[in-house]
Amino acid sequence: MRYVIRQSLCKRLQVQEGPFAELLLLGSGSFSQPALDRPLAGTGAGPGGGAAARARAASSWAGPAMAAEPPGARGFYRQLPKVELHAHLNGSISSATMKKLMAQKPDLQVPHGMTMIDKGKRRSLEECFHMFQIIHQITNRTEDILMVMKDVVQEFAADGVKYLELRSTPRDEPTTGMTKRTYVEAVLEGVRQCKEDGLDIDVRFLLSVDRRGGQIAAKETVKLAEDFLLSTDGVVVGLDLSGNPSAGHGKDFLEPLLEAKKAGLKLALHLSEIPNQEEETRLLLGLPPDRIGHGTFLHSSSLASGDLVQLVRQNRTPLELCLTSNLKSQTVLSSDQHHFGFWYNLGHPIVLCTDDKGVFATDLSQEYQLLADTFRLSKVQIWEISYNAINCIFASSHTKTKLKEQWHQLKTSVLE
Ligand code: 6MZ
Repeated sequence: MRYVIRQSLCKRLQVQEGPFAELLLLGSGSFSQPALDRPLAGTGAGPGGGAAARARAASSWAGPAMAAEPPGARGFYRQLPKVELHAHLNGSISSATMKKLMAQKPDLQVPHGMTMIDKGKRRSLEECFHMFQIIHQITNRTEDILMVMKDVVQEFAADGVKYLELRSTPRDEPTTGMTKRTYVEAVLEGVRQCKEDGLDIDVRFLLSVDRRGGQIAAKETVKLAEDFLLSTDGVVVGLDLSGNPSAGHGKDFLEPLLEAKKAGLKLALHLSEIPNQEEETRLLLGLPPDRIGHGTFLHSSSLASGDLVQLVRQNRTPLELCLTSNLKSQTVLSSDQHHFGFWYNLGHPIVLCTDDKGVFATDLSQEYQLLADTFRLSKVQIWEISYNAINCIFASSHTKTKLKEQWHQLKTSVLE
């Protein structure tokens, strides 16, 4: 039985050889996890410098620099009220939830290292996308999605997140009968139950279009998003374009994205997460998007891309920035080289986010702490970054006002 699952997993993941095939020795009893938990994966889509530079950076990186930390510093980041706007549901599954899921699926013996990158470890971006495919095998029923949703929301709330926009790719799973529609319904049921439980967090949802699915799937997702936009009283707020940036081309998504925009859905688009995507980025910036995911290579030194920075600045399109994600997936070599510095110095709107808190083993408080330690930001500067993020949410101006009031009420006690 386990062998059959292994075979079908390999087939679905299209893994024939290499470290992932090795990792998919499900149920063999002789599984050796460290193949992927090496400190460096040499195939990452890192910026210039090639494998040697990546090797230098990776070997010198031992996780977030949190050296001379004053007592209580950690408490400050946790108490800080926070807004999270870039979190993929299946990438946000904690190891505790993963354990619960695995307990229900004893035939799927997926080791920890295949769903989470531990502290100080890195992978290539390609490897991260293989990890998501493995996670999708584990969350293939609507009851999994409901449980994951509730746990993820609770964890964000416990971390001091007051407003959360989660995003996820609706999936059909013929083996369990889950459809894209029941997938979204399970997500929304999770939101409803968390609200009923009285959690101190406002949760909204974006439907994700996976680049790998192509235009037809994108159109289907837009249609679904339009339906839920009308029926969920403000919970569904927008659409996300994500997935492996090497898959497909942005031009294939222009039409469905434009349609979504016309229907009133907000657009959060992953743009220039890897180098040399100027043409596609220019095209998608024309929509224009309401927020940009990562934008890691928007400001890269090539003269040709100078106009991209200008476009983003003119529209004051907020950037969703995810430090640990970019470091662990090796699109950024060290935290001090992170493009946060570039955009922050321009006074451009940015929002600090986790991306995939489960896969990258982080939380939003840690991201703020890493940011403050790397760029030597004061508590007041950190407070302002968190407060200004409210302006970038997709919910109504009424919600913005309410959140700002909440921040004002907490300010003195958190900063003192
Ligand atoms: C682009 C990413 C991503 O949708 O199944 N995803 N897309 N760049 C990233 N940077 C690391 N991290 C996650 O969550 C997992 C899916 O989110 C997207 C990928 O499409 C991934 O399959 P959901 O909840």
